[in-house]
Amino acid sequence: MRHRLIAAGASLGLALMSTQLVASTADAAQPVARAAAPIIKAKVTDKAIKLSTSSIRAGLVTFKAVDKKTKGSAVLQVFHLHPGYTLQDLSADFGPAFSGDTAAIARLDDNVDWLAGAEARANKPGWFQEKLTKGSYVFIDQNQQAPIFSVLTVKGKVVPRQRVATQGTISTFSYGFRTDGTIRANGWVMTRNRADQPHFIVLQHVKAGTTRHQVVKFFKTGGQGRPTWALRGSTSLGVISPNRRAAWHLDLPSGRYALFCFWPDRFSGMPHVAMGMIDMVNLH
Ligand SMILES: [Cu+2]
Repeated sequence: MRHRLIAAGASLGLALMSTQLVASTADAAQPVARAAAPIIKAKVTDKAIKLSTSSIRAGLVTFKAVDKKTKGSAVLQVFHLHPGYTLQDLSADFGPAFSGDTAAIARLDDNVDWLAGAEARANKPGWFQEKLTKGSYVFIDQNQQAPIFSVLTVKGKVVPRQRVATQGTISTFSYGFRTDGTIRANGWVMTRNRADQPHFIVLQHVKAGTTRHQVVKFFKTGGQGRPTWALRGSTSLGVISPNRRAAWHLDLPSGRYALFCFWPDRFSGMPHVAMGMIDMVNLH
């Protein structure tokens, strides 16, 4: 930074630099209202993911996932691939990773920035908001096979924008969750991944009084069939990489919920839920 300032001073003249300093001090004294994050609509059909724009300036972006498929829900997922790792590599690694191939899991964990997502059902859009920096971002529907994807180009420096108001947080750890504050069944919640592996979150409505022990037992015995404690109402946040955060909107019946993560573990190859990544939360 110091080097850059010196170089700027030499090329532009010190007088100009000092005017800029005065100007930025004046700006700091009068905080300007931040603009709301722009909304990008992602319409998922049987054949394509249609984004309402193909490029945007860096900063907070709100995504609205809309399900227009003929059947099933859409789970929109956003990610950024590291240089040298392609969509073909990702497609090739996905199946083996979910079958417990730890080398494939490690490649998915290390070569992809997972930027969450949201589930959308017919007439029930999924909403999430996060900060995107310069780069190319790929959108897929977890419930459909490749080659259905779309790309968003994010340009320039991050523009400060107003963050959506959230209530409560759901943090992910290896291997568990922590919930803080009151989480609204119909409202925005913040998620932070505080682990060293990617995670995702499934929220499943359960009968009042269901214990974590009952849910753990179900998955330990193979997780087959419909558990007696399950109720209608569920949603999920897409996969999110370590140290990232995203806000997501819940629109569910109030009540008790189980939290799970099915991301495969890079050490054991098992889905995290099988390693005890299960917790309970009440949505108000
Ligand atoms: Cu996980």
